[in-house]
Amino acid sequence: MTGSSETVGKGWPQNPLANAGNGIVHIGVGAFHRAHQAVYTQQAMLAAGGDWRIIGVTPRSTDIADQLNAQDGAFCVIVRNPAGDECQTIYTISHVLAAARELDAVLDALSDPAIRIVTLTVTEKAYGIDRQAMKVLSDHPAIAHDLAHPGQPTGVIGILTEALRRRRDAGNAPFTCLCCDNLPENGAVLRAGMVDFASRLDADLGEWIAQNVHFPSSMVDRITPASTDATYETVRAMTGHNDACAVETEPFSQWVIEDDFPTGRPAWEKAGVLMVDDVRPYEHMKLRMLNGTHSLIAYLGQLAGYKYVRDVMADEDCAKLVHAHMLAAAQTLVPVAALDFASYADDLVARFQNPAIAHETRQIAMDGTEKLPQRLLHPAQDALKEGKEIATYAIAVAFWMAYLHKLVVQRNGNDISDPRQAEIIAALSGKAAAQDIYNALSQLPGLFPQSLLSSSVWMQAVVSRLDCILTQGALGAVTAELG
Ligand code: CS2
Repeated sequence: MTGSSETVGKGWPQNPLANAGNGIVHIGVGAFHRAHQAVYTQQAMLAAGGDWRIIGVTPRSTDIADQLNAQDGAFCVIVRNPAGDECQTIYTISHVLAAARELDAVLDALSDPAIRIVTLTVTEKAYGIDRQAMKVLSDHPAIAHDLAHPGQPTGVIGILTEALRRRRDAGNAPFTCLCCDNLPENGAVLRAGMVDFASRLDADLGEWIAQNVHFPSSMVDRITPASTDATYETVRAMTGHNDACAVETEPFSQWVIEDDFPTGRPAWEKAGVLMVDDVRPYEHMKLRMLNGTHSLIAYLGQLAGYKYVRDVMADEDCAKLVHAHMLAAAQTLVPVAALDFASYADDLVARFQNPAIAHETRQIAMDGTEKLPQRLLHPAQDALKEGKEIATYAIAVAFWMAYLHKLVVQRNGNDISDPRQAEIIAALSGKAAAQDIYNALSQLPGLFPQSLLSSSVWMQAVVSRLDCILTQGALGAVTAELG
């Protein structure tokens, strides 16, 4: 599939999947889906066939739906190797529906028995699930709306529930739901949210979903920065064509899925997907070692003026801290024969250093309140409980706090991109001392685990580092940390 002769857009000649039918609806057709699941599914179909083309659904935006449809769903994936770029054309998406303007078509697609799997990449915050209570959040805008108007849903859980209700009423089998967002036990979380939401509308439907719908968990991994003009220019230079839907990504890619698809699935294993009984060891490793470290890098980078992940990694002291955190995160993982955490850490360092990948720290810094628990707070809690090193967790959390404080001081918090932005601004207003900032942010309801809140060791560890960041700057704090 590598080459420069393929065209993107109407009339392109050789779509190798043109005769295959649709079997998957994917919700959230962002860059990550295009660089990951769409690629694996194409490889699986090329290797083993099957009617597994994807109908994309965008929950809110209409632009990407229009752009992909104008290209018959085809787009280019630029793989940024340090040694040079590669271009691959992906044809898995047959067409895209925008839920905001064509809800009926979305519900029709989801109710079609030919659709056997629904995959999702909608970001952590879109679900509206309280992951501690394992119930939907009644005050989440989409959940509140969809509970009041279940026939006209706007959110992911509402849309899936209405589609499953239609399938049940028509006597059809449900689809399997495959969550591909960076959440621990993402299948179990989605299942709990769906069953709770449906039960509030119709106890029998809740029970039917609990009994009949399968929610395998999965771990997804491929660093995919937001597309920029450089992405589109690279495609133009390599193919001679304009591609408004092109994405760029790294060479590495991983997908580990619990093999629980009673309604069938593509031969993903032929595309290199690891089909397993239990995804948790992989998921913990990835969320804690990769994503946790990513968040540390993001807040440190934002404070130190480093635009890209690779800039943080090019700073020798920062890179040392990053590696130390990966190893500290590994300390909280249950050893598994198939996984070598030390070499995973070495590979991560190389991936983060990739000079060809321009991954903005600003992008990763978004939605901290959604990301911190699984990436930093729960592992910190485990480390504390087991008497292991907590220093790098403490500095990572202190970077997050200093970053939010800086945004509040500089622009009244307008640049904070987080679903809890208003609460963060209110909590931080008028706060300047490290202890006050710590108190304000750690007491955001439901965010920090109780065992961290009640630990003076943890509090001291964070407050002393936050103080150091506020007085000596982020890089000064890194130097102090390395001693
Ligand atoms: C990143 C992830 O934006 C973020 O929060 O940590 O999107 C990360 O790039 C992916 O999980 C890599 O697979």
